[in-house]
Amino acid sequence: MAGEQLALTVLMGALLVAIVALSTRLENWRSYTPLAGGGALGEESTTVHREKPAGIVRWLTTVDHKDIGILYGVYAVLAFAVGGLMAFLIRAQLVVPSGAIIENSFYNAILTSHGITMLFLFGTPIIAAFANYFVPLLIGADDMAFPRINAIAFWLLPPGALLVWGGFLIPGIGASQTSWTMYAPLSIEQTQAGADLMLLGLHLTGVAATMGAINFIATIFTERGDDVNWANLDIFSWTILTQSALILFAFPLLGSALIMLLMDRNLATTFFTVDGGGALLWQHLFWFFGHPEVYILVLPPMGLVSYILPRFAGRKLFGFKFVVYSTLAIGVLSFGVWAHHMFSTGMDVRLASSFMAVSLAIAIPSAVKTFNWITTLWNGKIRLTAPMLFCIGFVSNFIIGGVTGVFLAAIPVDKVLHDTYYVVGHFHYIVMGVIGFAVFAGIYYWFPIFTGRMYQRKLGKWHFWLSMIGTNITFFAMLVLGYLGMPRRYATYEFDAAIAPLAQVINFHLVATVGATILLVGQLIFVWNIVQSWLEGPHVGPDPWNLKEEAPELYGREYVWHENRLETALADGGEEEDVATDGGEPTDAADEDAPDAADE
Ligand code: HEM
Ligand SMILES: [Cu+2]
Repeated sequence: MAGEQLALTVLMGALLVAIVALSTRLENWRSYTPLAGGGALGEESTTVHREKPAGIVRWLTTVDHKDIGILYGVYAVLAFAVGGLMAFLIRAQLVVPSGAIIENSFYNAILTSHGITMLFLFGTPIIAAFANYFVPLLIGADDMAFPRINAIAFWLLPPGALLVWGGFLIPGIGASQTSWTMYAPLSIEQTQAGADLMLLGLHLTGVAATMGAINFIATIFTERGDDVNWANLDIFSWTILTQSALILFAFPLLGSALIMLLMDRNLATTFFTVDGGGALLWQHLFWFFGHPEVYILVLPPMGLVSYILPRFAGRKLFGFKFVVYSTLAIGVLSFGVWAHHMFSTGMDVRLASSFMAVSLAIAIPSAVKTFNWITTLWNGKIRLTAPMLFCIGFVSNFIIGGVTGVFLAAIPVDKVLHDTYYVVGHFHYIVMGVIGFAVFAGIYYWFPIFTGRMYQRKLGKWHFWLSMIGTNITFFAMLVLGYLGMPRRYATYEFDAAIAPLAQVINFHLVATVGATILLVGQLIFVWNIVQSWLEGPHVGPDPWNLKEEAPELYGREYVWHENRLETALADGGEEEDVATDGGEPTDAADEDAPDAADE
């Protein structure tokens, strides 16, 4: 026994030494000096093959913020696909009351994994994808403040995902069935090892998010170009800054709570099991993280829309300052409302009322934003491109998602609707209809920059309409189901006719499933469009959205950067003109690839 352990320790030690040795070698080999080195940045130039390794090695060793942004993006879209298929299984299961296709325990596992996947493996990373790629470009920085920490933060995610899905991937250990909220005592009593793996995986993604947040804060504070000050910092970077601050307070707390839960499960501690509030303690800790988490997820999408929508309305964002202030206000208030998730736990009504008041107060800055978006559209010269359609869909879904949320924040309403499908409908209007839509708007808007090509516009519009119709059918049906009294998190259902006629409940489940199918078809079109256009779409010119003519004052910094890149045909880096003019040779060397684009 002791010998075995000794051998294992030695083995681990050797492994560590090997990794350290390897990484120091990689470091020299891949020395990263973005601008100081001058012209050695072109992808096609001969120098590049010495500086930047090709193929898979490049992606494994990159510390370039744009590459890392793309890695985050690919990772998040894959997670979205996995989470989406799980959602579809859930929907398919519920078309008949006794459950159509899967066992109850498997349903619980899928439900748990769907929520965790969507929030932690898709939501946070897809925002990091945009932020990594574009924040440095938008603020005129060479790269993130700590490029290597940036890479490490990303590379914690794949093992995190494997751990989260470990219960499914490793046969026989049993997947977590705790739902994403991991409420005690259920989450302590469950014996599946998959639950432990999931907690560890979550912990890892939290560490990654925190490292990323520190990096964004440092970058935005210290790496801005000379002409970028707080007053003209773009709205997207403002939301990333606020979001990073929220992450800094919320995720370490989740990490601590997860460790406590793991210890309760494995080391017989009693944080969440003792009488006198153990399980409640979990809820307080969890929701003190969990509510800010929803703003961590929604603020940057709001920033994306505030950034993109004006560009297709042909006028500046109305009330820029107030959009910034409302972002900050939401950020601060979001830490004061966690107990609105706990109205039904029997808390003192005076205490509950104060939480209700703060929750309702958040509606004010949210409404400020909504009115600013609508006012920006007013009398604008609106161009209904795919990103713009998704922005408009975002605003419309946000109104429904927001208003249904205000209802839930009111104690008497929540007492009726708590843990029904109404809640599921409400937050899906936000997570799918708002966060999802802003993400699509961002992907389409910046597609020309990160691929150098244009997507198929017609398919983009199909994607929008199928998503818009699918989202509203699916999640409106869920709101109705909630009113009918359908509880959430059930794999099967039965109804007392005195509560609601079963036939009606079945019908609305069917409607929701039809809606989800429409959504699914839309997403398949999206994936096809992105992959096909990335590989063979037409090259774009310097101003793919014709902003110089339509809204010259809104020609963003990232497009100035893009234009420079095309002019000098530097495929990478090269934020500043002097890099290109420096030695001149990248331009020559890269001529073959010099875009057929420039002609458009
Ligand atoms: C693509 C369309 C989607 C469909 C059709 C869908 C469907 C569902 C369904 C039916 C449930 C089960 C609710 C219950 O029984 O309580 C659920 C739960 C959940 N979904 Fe989705 N979903 C979708 C997208 C998303 C997205 C984009 C996110 C987040 C970014 C998300 C996050 C969640 C969460 C957090 C839960 C809660 C799980 C729990 O209660 O433990 N979903 N979803
Ligand atoms: Cu909340």
